[in-house]
Amino acid sequence: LPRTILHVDMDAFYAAIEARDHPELRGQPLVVGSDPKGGKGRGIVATASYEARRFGIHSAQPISTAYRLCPHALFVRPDMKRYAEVSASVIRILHGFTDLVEQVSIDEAFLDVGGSRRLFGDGAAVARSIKARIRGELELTASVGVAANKFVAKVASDLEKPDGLVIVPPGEERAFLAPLPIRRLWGVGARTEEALARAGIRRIGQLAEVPAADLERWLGATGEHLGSLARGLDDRPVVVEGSNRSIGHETTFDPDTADRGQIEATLLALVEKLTRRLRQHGVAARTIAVKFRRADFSTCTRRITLPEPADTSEQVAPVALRLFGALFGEGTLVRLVGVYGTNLVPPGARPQLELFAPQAARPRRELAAAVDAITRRFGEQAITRARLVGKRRG
Ligand code: DCP
Ligand code: MG
Repeated sequence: LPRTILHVDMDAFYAAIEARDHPELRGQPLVVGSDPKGGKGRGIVATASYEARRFGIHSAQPISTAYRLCPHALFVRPDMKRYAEVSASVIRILHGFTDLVEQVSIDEAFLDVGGSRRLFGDGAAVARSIKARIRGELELTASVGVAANKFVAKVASDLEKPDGLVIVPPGEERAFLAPLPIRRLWGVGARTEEALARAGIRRIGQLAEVPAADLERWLGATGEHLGSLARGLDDRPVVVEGSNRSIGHETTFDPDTADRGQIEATLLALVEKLTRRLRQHGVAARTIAVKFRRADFSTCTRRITLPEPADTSEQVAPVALRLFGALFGEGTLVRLVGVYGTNLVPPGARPQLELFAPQAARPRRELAAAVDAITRRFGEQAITRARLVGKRRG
């Protein structure tokens, strides 16, 4: 039986929130970015309203370029706290339709709604209801793609932005993708695109016709993967983060950073927050996960299950640093790090002895002091988005 996957992505997310909350910004070319100084600052564009995009303004562009392209655009600073709140509201709405919600960024999520048919109808019906609720309750618009897998749903949601709804019936994935440019494939960077263009391959349909063995010879393992995507095949499931209840904290760097010392200091501060939170909730984590997002938004998570459930930074910090070390390569521009405790054990389930273990429950003083110093140094620059996954749902 084919799955029914939705990809929901908010339209011009930060800019739409600003326009909603400040009517004087509506209908105007609007640029949201750090350090805008009336457009002459040194920051980069986080996002731009669709009116501004007509001038060629887009995310990740220097603010100064945006200003040159459209001097009469309005420039505002991001209000991350506000956006995180709205993001949580969007996710809450999505949870009204299924528990199988995988949030992939601040404004997008995948849903597997195969099991929601009896209550909410088919994929198209759920997509329409979600769009209506987001419009009605949040006064914002979302674009939704409906397909039998994640990749096709993601491409579909982007196709008719803003306020789009694109439905790809099962079996039509390959035909749907065929006319689209290669760059729409996940993992195709400028270099691969160029290499393929030199071979005369510009559309996904052309790539789909290249035998898998040839692609592998050309592009290695990526080639084979791209070939499957081009044929509309993608069997990755919708994964619910912390399906098993988790507590986590993450920090987005602004700007992105490749400074290992800064990232590790941030990670330690997050560990400190996480463990404090675990203790507040009277739980310990059996599993520690570190999440890592690069500047290009590629994201990976590493987790490890500990021999003993942990709730102190003394226990968690070395583990988090080790997991991070496995993900980080020198020179990698990092956008976000996060640390999660999952597999939470309620206090009652903990062995009685451990509660009275002399050292385990008390973080060492020097470490706490070091972390405090680090927080003072880096806490201001970093935008922190704290969340408690799975506890506030519904
Ligand atoms: N964002 C950012 N820096 C980037 C890309 C995005 O800070 N390089 C932020 C601002 C966006 C939000 O993330 O509002 C969501 O990213 P999207 O890529 O979904 O962009 P938008 O929602 O702004 O526009 P679209 O309508 O194209 O989805
Ligand atoms: Mg978006």
